[in-house]
Amino acid sequence: MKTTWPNAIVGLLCTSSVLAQTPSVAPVPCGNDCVHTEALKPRFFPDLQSGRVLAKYGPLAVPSMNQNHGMRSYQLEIPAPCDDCTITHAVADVEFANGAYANANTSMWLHHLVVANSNRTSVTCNGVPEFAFVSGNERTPMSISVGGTKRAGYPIKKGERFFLIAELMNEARSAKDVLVKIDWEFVKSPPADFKAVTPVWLDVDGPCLPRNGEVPLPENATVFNLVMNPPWKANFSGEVLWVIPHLHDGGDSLKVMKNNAVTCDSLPGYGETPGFRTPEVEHGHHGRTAKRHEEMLHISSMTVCDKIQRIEVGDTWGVKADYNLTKHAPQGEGDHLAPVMGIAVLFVVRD
Ligand SMILES: *[C@@H]1O[C@H](CO)[C@@H](O)[C@H](O)[C@H]1NC(C)=O
Ligand SMILES: *[C@@H]1O[C@H](CO)[C@@H](O)[C@H](O)[C@H]1NC(C)=O
Ligand SMILES: *[C@@H]1O[C@H](CO)[C@@H](O)[C@H](O)[C@H]1NC(C)=O
Ligand SMILES: *[C@@H]1O[C@H](CO)[C@@H](O)[C@H](O)[C@H]1NC(C)=O
Ligand SMILES: *[C@@H]1O[C@H](CO)[C@@H](O)[C@H](O)[C@H]1NC(C)=O
Ligand SMILES: [Cu+2]
Repeated sequence: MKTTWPNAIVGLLCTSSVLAQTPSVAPVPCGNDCVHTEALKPRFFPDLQSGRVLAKYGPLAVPSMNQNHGMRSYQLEIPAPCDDCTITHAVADVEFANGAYANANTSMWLHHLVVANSNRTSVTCNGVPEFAFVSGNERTPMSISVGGTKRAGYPIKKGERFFLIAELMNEARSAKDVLVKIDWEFVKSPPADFKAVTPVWLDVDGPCLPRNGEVPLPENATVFNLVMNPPWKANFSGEVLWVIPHLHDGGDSLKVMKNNAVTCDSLPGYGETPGFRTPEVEHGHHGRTAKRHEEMLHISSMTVCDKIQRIEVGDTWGVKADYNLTKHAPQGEGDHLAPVMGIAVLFVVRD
């Protein structure tokens, strides 16, 4: 069963309509030649055996925009950031192999990234590994310990195997070499009162990601919402410590729904720094949105909810993604609009 996980991950990625156009790539080991780590000074739990490493994975060769819209996915087996430890904070980033800034304004997107723990199964989908970390281009931190205020983290046991699945998008006319970076912070041999979190993956594509999380837009619509249906029915109880919400450009709000009521309303910030702004292009895609003559603004942050309710057995939990393409320009892909996402990953301390 366990040995099929890497195949399951590849299968997972290759079911996407977008990725189906790319040749499927078997996961390759990312050993000493492809992971470079630098020790940083930990910020949280200085009284414990805390550590922090900046890991750079790659270089990954991203084809030019002429090939599959510059989109390419990578699956790398990576070493665990630490052994017998618990991850208290993580944040992703990308840079060009020469160290230069990589973001929308320099034509290089961190489209998606997940780190799969192949030894664990998702609690919301039996056929999918547990994702220990997730990031979109907005690079929301996974602050499980809530900035060191909660004695909790994502537990890593010695011998567990991790896969980095990254999708990068190059809008330049030439191929580029890119490094994916994750700043991992952890506590080694955490004390007994340290709590382990379980990630709970809620997704408008459904928890098993049949379309790799990427959902086509409803025909002709400019204002619409996407809902996780059916929602997840909780079979354990616990406290939600942190949420990573994710939308694509065009998104107006990502709502986490508990028993059909909004329990977290995460709002995207657009173009808050120059990296998330690109020059004006003609984007009256399919006549759906008016042509504008202004800078394009891309999602640069998602607000994080800190007043999430508890999970009780029997609750239903889901997500609702509100899109308004008049308010926020969506992403094009060739001559059509790119599929969109609506995801929230809850990090839960089980009772
Ligand atoms: C994780 O799974 C691998 C097989 O993929 C197995 O060899 C290893 O023993 C497992 N480790 C743990 C800690 O369960
Ligand atoms: C979408 O718009 C096209 C062109 O106006 C029209 O032919 C089509 O029926 C519309 N589809 C829906 C689902 O409204
Ligand atoms: C909850 O359901 C999942 C999926 O059916 C199952 O794998 C898991 O063991 C269940 N957990 C509990 C605590 O019952
Ligand atoms: C891109 O944005 C970054 C960070 O906001 C900025 O430092 C850089 O100068 C920008 N580069 C270009 C080419 O606009
Ligand atoms: C969509 O955005 C437009 C432009 O900001 C606004 O006028 C309209 O009220 C919005 N629609 C909804 C349903 O929020
Ligand atoms: Cu996405």
